[in-house]
Amino acid sequence: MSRTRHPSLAHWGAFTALVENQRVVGCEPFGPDPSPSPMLGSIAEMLHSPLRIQRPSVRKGWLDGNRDREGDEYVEVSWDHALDLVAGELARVRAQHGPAGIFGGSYGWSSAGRVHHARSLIRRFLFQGGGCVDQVGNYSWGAAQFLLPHVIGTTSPVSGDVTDWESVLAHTRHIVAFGGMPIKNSQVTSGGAGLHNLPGWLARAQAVGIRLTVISPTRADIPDGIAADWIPIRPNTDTALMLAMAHTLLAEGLHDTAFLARYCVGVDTWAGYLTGAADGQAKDAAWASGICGVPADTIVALARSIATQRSLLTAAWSLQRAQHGEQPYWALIGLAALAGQIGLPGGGFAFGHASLNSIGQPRRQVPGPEVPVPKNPAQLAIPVARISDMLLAPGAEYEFNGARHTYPDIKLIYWAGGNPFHHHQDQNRLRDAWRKPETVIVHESWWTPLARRADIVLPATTSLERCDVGGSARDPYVFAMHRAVPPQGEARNDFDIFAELARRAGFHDTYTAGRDEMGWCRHVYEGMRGGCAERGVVLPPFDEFWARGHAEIPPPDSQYVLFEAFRRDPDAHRLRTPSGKIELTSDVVAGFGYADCPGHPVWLAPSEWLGAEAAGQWPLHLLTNQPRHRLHSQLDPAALSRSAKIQGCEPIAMHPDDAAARGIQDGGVVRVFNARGACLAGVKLDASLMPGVVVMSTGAWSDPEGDLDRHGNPNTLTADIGTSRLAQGPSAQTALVQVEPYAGPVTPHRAWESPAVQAAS
Ligand SMILES: Nc1nc2c(c(=O)[nH]1)N[C@H]1C(S)=C(S)[C@@H](COP(=O)(O)OP(=O)(O)OC[C@H]3O[C@@H](n4cnc5c(=O)[nH]c(N)nc54)[C@H](O)[C@@H]3O)O[C@H]1N2
Ligand SMILES: Nc1nc2c(c(=O)[nH]1)N[C@H]1C(S)=C(S)[C@@H](COP(=O)(O)OP(=O)(O)OC[C@H]3O[C@@H](n4cnc5c(=O)[nH]c(N)nc54)[C@H](O)[C@@H]3O)O[C@H]1N2
Ligand SMILES: [Mo]
Repeated sequence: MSRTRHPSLAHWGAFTALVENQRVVGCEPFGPDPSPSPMLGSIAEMLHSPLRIQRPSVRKGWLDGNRDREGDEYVEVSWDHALDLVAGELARVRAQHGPAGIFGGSYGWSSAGRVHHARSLIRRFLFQGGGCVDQVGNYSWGAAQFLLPHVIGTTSPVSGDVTDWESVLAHTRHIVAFGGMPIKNSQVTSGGAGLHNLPGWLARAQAVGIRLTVISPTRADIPDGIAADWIPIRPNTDTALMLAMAHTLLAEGLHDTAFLARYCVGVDTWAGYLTGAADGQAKDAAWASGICGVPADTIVALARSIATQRSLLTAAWSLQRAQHGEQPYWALIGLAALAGQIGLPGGGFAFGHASLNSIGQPRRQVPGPEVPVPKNPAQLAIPVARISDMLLAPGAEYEFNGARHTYPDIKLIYWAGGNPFHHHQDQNRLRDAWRKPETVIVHESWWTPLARRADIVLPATTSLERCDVGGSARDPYVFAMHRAVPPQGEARNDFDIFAELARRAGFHDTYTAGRDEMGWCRHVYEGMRGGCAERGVVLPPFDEFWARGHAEIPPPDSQYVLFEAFRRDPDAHRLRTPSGKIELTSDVVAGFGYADCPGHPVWLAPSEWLGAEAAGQWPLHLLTNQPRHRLHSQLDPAALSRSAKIQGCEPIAMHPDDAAARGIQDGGVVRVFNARGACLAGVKLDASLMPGVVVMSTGAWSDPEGDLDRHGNPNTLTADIGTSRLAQGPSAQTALVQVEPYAGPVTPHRAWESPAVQAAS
């Protein structure tokens, strides 16, 4: 049988699709990748899955004005009819309510291909068509996104501009990793990962004798095969530990007064808080130990170590995905400032090593391939994670980053490329909120929990059914993505769907800019190539790139060190903060008057943590980390992700003592619950966990029965509260629960079933 080969890219890596008889039969990893992701093995199965949406479908109840969107049946319609319905609904809501009636932020990762990037395409379409209510910020590092501009004038150290691994390997003696370095997370980069280099860098770090300290509630955050000290810590309490380390440096005179004077403002105010001059409580090691559970002498020793040799302090993004998530990031910067190594090779602070593949990867500052998204003419947006608040309380006022806003009254939701019925906190609350709008339109490839709650569902192609260009500004490659198989069922490209809708609304040529698919592939590549040329990096012409399947952006000649230029000359390289310096106290933030995010880093107890009163009733802290075997909810039904399930349920990791105290056994099914809801989970005993902490990964497709999810989406249990009034980021890691053996019958969940679909008559 003849076999053809087609280069392509996923968020979890580059590969060649092998095709026989119009079916993808395998994905061969990109040759130069030293450590390809096993998730490549899930692509073929998902592409040809029976869960694919075959034809445009309309929810039966919607036709009768029923807004209870769960468990309903669908009727298939022709593309023409479906597009007329969507165009009609958009026109109706626009005419009656203006752009404030349409919610189109459409948060989500979509595909790695940048021409067919669904979230960019839907926003381009809705913005060109008059605007909509958008979403600002992200779930990944939402607290950092709005805090860091006040502190260091930029967010770029969170999205990847950190001191690179070559500099660390050459200079660092001690890496302190809050949240550890779980290699599983480094499988992915939004826009695709050409090389998976983290295992290699960590091995080299070990070989040159760099000490690694992992501070985390679980030893599993120590990378496989790497020796590290483990400091177990109660979830959500890292700020207390950092403050005590800062206190130690001040108390022992180990702080760098010259650095503080030249590069920072607000040191004295913060020091007054640390020493207790301001509130009578010294934030010393004994104080912190009572909060975070780390012995006081361990804290003091760690503080001495980072100040007396070249050290890199890095914090996983998870630390700030919690209530008061602004604080650990601000405290980390403050601690690094006291140690005085910011801007020195291998020293200072960093964020997200191992949170994403690309963090710390040496690379050039060049643009990635992108479809342009114009400005939203409606100038309306909510903080990304405030969706349920908005739907449940139109007209209500809320605070965000120093300003007061009002929630709009949403009549129509349009989503393509994301899955709020996996990603949003407190799913039962979102289920209530989802009854509010009149119409919900979704583009999806599979019958996901979101697609099954839409009124009009339009089937979208997947990457291997279309041509594209993929890559991220963080990766050393840009990839050609060749169409490998024809569209499955009647699936269409998101781009073509929006182009047809734009035609019905009279702006087809504006939307397409006169380009077809290959025209756009050429255009985004040439845009990147031009940007590279300006920076002295030569990429081959498009046709050569397309035929070869990829182009390489050569590594930089020098090692990148965060804030090196600022340290060399702080006057010529002022930070974009009001003072031009690092703000350990910010007058702007203090001026907002937010008790939940005051003017300098502080310890604020979250509403739910192991030291809270609520822990009496809900004694276990639930952490919901990123899944090893899938990307969020993507690939969940495939064999790799299925192989980890326990009796068909999503696993929950539990300390043997916590299990024994509840009569729970390894491999048993439990009910995990709190006041917000409940889900089933399969128990995996894990002695490397701190007692009192349980861990579930995100992304199991939910199967709710009442308020019980029978499969195990942990967002059934998480709290839907903003990190603070400053950033309003998601607080997914702030959740207390109880666990009990499940008494009911364990029948297979129905999360991976299609709804009843009636064929077109
Ligand atoms: N409890 C808890 N919750 C969390 C987190 C946590 O740590 N804890 N993490 C949060 C974070 S950091 C993130 S980034 C979010 C992730 O949340 P999402 O990005 O929403 O999750 P995905 O599962 O990647 O959803 C992408 C969806 O887009 C669809 N899709 C892919 N390609 C295409 C395409 O070409 N066209 C169309 N139309 N659709 C496509 C996929 O089928 C999938 O359903 O989750 C957040 N939720
Ligand atoms: N395989 C895979 N990789 C992924 C993703 C995926 O879906 N699958 N998603 C990607 C995305 S969108 C993002 S944003 C990143 C997120 O990257 P991260 O936010 O870094 O990932 P998490 O797995 O949520 O958290 C990392 C570790 O932090 C620890 N941790 C949690 N809370 C605390 C705390 O309070 N204190 C301390 N010290 N440690 C804590 C947990 O043990 C957890 O294992 O991951 C990316 N990588
Ligand atoms: Mo994320």
